[in-house]
Formats: sequence, C-alpha cells, structure tokens
Amino acid sequence: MARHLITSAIPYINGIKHLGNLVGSQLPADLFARFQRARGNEVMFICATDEHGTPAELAAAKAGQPVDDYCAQMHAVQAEIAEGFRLSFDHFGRSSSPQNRVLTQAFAKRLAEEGLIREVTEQQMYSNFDGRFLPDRYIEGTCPNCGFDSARGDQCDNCTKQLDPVDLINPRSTISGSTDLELRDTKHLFLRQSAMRDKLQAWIDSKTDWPILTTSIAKKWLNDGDGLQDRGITRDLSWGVPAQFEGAPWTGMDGKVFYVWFDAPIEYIAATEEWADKTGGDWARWWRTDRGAQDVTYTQFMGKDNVPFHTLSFPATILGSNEPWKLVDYIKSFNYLNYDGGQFSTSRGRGVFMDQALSLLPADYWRWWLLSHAPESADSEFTWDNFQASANKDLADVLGNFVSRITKFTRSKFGEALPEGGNWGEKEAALIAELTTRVRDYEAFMEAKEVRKAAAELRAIWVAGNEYLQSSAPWTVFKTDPAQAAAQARLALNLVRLYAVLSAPFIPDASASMLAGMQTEDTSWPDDIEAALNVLPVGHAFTVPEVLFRKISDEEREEWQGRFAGTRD
Ligand code: B3M
Ligand code: ZN
Repeated sequence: MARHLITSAIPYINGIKHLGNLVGSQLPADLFARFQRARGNEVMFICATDEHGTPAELAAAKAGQPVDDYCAQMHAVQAEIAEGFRLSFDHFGRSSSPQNRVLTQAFAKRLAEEGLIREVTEQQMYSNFDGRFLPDRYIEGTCPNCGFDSARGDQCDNCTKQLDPVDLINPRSTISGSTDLELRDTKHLFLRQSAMRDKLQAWIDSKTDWPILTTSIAKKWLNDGDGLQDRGITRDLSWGVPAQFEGAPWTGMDGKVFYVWFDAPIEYIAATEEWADKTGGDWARWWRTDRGAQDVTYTQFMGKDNVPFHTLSFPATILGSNEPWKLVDYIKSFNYLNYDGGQFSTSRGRGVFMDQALSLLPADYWRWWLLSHAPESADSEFTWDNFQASANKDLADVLGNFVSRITKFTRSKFGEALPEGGNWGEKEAALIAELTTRVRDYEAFMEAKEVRKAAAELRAIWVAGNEYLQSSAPWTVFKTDPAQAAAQARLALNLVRLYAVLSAPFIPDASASMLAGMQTEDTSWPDDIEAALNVLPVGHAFTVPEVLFRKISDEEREEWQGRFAGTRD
C-alpha cells in the first residue's frame, strides 16, 4: 500500500472563492485523493484557510467584526461550501491555529540557528493619510517588469514577478488611494534565500517529470537572479504569528508578525498536527523522514501564481532548517480559468462563485465540467453554452441514459434482480478488451495527474457501454432469445457498478446513487475487467435509480448567463 500526502493551496479567508480558484487547487487535489483511496492506498489530504495578513484584517474591518471572529465565521462558511462540493479533506485547518503559531516560530528560530536570518533595518512605505505602514498588498502601482498598471506590492498578477513595493512606479495606497506615501525606518527579519540558491537549483533540476508550467516558472525566478533575493519574512501588522516570542533569538520585534506567505505553507504541516490532535493520529509519519515519512509521496496542487512560493520560498524554509522534513515530490500547477470572454472578478461579482454554483445545480455537474476542462496546458474558458452542452451530453445522454435504459429494461422484462441464462459471446469479449485497455489508460492518466486526459478516457469508457447496448440491443434480442437478452442485461448492470467505481473521483454523488441502485457496497477497483463484470451475481437485487442527471434547458442557460455577468461595477 502506497502512502500519499496531498495538499491543496490554502484559500485566503476573505470571501468566497470562484470556480477558477476551485479548479486550480482544491478540486484536482480532491480528484487525486479520491483516486488514491479508491486504489486502496493510504491518503492524508490537507487543506486549510489562509487567515493572516492584511486581507483578513481589512475584510474584518469592513464587516465590522474583530478579525478573529471574522476568520472563525468565514472558515465555517468555506468549510460548508467545501463539503457541498464533496471535497474530501482529511482535515480542513486554519493557519491561525496554535499549532501553526508554534511551528512557524520554531522554523524561524531554527533558520536563525542555521545562520539564515538577517536582521535588517529598512525603509518601508508609510501612508500619512492612512496613518500606518502599508503592507505590500496594499500598495499598487505600475510593474517595472511588464508595465501592468495595477501590480501589487508583493507580486505582479500580469507577469507573476515577485515584487517589493519600492519597485513599483507611481505607488498608491489601495486603502485610501492616497499617493502621500513616505519611506520610514522599521526593523525586519530577512530569510537568506540567496544562500540556498545552489541547493534549490539542484533540487529543481532533479525534477524532470514535473509539469513544464511548474518548472518553467521556478527556473525563470532562479535564473533571473532576483527571484532568489533575500526576502523579508516579517511585517508591521498586528494580526498574524507574533515575530517576538519566548526564546526568540532576536529582540525588538514586538508588534510585528511573520509575513503571511511565511506561515501559510507551514500550515500544511500544522494542519496535519491539528488533525492529529483531534483524532489521536500521528502527524510525524507524514512529515518527518526520520519518523516514517520516508516512504510517503507528497503531491501539491495550486494555481500558477502560487508556484514561486512553493518551488522556492517554502523549500528554502524546509531545506534551510536542516531538519528531516518531507519535501514535496510533485507540484501540479494550473493556468487560469477565464469566464465568458473575460476574467472572473471578485470585486465586480463577475463569474460564478462556489456558493452560487451549488445553489443552481448539484456538485457533480460543476465537478465534471471543471475537471474535464481543467486549465492544464493553457488557460481555459467557462462559457454557459459549453457547460450546458457538456452536462447534457456527457452526463445526461451518455452516462445517465445508459443507467436508466438498462435498469428500466431489465425491470420491465425480468424484474428487479439480475436475470439468469445465456452466454457472453464476441461482442462481450470485444467490450471487455476495449474496457481493459481504456481502464489501464485511465489509471495511468490519473496517476500522472493528467486531469483532462483522465476525464476524456472516462467519457470514452461510458461511451463504450452505450455503444455495446446500442449494438447488442437486448430489447430486440429479447423477442427471440430471452436468455441471451438476460446475459446482456447482467453484463450491463455490472457495468453500472463498474462505472460507479471508476467515476467516483469525478462525480461522487452520482456514483453513490449508482451503487445504491445496484444495492452493493462493493467498490473494489477493477484489476481484471471480466471479473469486475461478474461481481453482481444472478439473482442479485437492484432498483432503478432516480434520474442521475437532468438536462439544463436553454432558458436556464440564458437566465444564468445574464445573472452572473457582473453587476457591481
Ligand atoms: N492563499 C493564495 C491563494 O489562495 C494563497 C495560497 C497559499 S498556499 C500555502 O491563491
Ligand atoms: Zn508585471
């Protein structure tokens, strides 16, 4: 049994995420976790909310709530929506947890002991109008690299370059819009990433099987030289992990906290500790290579804008500690999902957000569309036409129709149990041969985290069953050879169970309905297709499941298109 540690990038606490966020991290991570569990492997699937930093502070202020209350409430909201999408986290943690505070401080101390922390008195942007130091994200200006005019102080969303606020041309406060900014002295801790350049370079170079999207972003920053500058890991803020603590190897950091991007990835580990504290489990066998994690395969899922932090910054923390922490084995990154001819926009309410999606249709519709159109090799685009066509065709016409046809046919001719008689012949042998090839390909794509290809193969597996039914036509055969029709029905009903097992990582609810209809809890993975098509024996009772997938009408499509076009600008 293999052991898989799987993490999804942890969403910021402020606000509900849109479908583009979902498909870039949590959803494909869930697909992989469900697949590995279905194969009988041991899985630890971790996600959390990213609760520190100014975005949380300001969102709480806007909501008129203390920031800790705000975070607790928004965590509950995000947890409920995640459940609605059937995201099967083993633990959905919080980066504001005591476990993360302790671990973050321990990492910082450890790095200092390794000589990798510098104390720097630097000048930072102070907004006279706002009466505060401005964190990087709250300064906007023109990107010195690409000229984009709304680059943030920490990163340009257009060219993904990591920035410092002083790099920005024409900086302004995003809190007030004020350009009355001045540089003032303040002391901060810097992580000497530059000292780890060779180590990181060798590590990235050894990852020859990673997606090009991941390695190209990592190498760009390594080779650019300035991607690995020493980075400030503290901020002048009150909400976060305190940078001054008992046993800290420095003084004078009162009132400052660690930078949110320093503590956020550490939360992957801390969330596993949260899980362990809750369940009595052992977190160290997932994370410490001296305590059982040496045989763990660790896979991370994230959008491309998060890649520099996971290929350079977080590994610098891990490697720099010189302690036996588990390093990531594979980073699966995604491009962006666009929305109907433009971008999703949180501020303008443009596009479909996770809570809204679930109010329109059950999770499986969204899961299927998003995963089968995942932005892997390039950005992809959500359009309502495409969504309607894909749901109506793949889910309703192909899979749903297959299940409904064979269960209704069998019930009407033989009753609600697998009928006896007849033998399988050439058509059945051909179907088994095709499914054997396709299921092996499907497994390979799933193992490789090739999400779109896996979806296409699954669809082809559904199509093969439909074509078998169409060409063997038990409803016609029944008229002259009922025993033969019975043999065909047995195969097709077993195929319903097999489809439930194979499809569960993509569409878990429909899969559960299919299994309930087939009155079985046997979810064993089909290592041998012929054997898998004999799991339900003659006489096994079944019921006709309710309609698995209804069709989306043209009226609905038009109404939804108008409703989500963006209203708040
Ligand atoms: N919260 C950014 C994001 O949600 C950030 C990810 C942290 S992963 C450790 O895209
Ligand atoms: Zn730029």
